[in-house]
Amino acid sequence: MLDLFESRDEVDSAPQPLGPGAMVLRGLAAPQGAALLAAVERVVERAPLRFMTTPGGYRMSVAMSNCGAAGWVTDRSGYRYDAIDPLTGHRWPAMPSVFTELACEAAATAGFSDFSADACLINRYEPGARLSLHQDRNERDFSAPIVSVSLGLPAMFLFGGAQRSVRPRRVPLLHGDVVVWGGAARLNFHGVLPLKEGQHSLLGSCRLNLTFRKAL
Ligand code: MD3
Ligand code: FE
Repeated sequence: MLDLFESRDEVDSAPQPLGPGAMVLRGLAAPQGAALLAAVERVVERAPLRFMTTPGGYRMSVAMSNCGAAGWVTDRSGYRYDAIDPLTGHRWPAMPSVFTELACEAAATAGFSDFSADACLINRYEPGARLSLHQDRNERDFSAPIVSVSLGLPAMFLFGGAQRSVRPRRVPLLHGDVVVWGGAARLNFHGVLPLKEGQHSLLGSCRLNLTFRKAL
């Protein structure tokens, strides 16, 4: 018997297609929520979250950091991956094993066997923070998928098409949801609407998104 009032922590995490090349694994990361948050806290002690500047000179509303062999950065000179954190002058912290294992398991479940992420971008959204429609194209090899993990407050994700002109679909992403973007969806435009106010039991008034990539 299907319980219509089933709680959010017992959702079906079997992969569901969001569109060609995009698979959502609802709640897959929820059981590791506290361990993932503790690992983020250890990373950002050494590579603090910061508001980066776009090539056009705007301060991003999402605070960012990275771990792994390469980190995504933006400044007045452009977007790129760099092995060195420009804020500290040191290498980014190593990727915690709880990250590596979750990303690998999610990719395999979505049909990408032996995904090994060398970059993890940590995005922190506070109420009002948003990401305008863009493509992720700073990675060298577009045949590898991107795995994203949402934690904390819910966000409305915008999933567009291969051209900016395709009107995006709105997809709510909740605490613990994991999405694997590969194949036909890898270069789709996407963004995040301004985060709404709220309180999450583990993260308070914020949302974290971890994106795992093979950048090098
Ligand atoms: C669809 N982050 O960091 S993750 C980003 O929620 C980024 O913080 C968003 O977009 C966030 O670049 C969304 C989901 C995502 C990541 C990469 C994609 C969706 C994607 C690449 C292609 C298509
Ligand atoms: Fe993106």
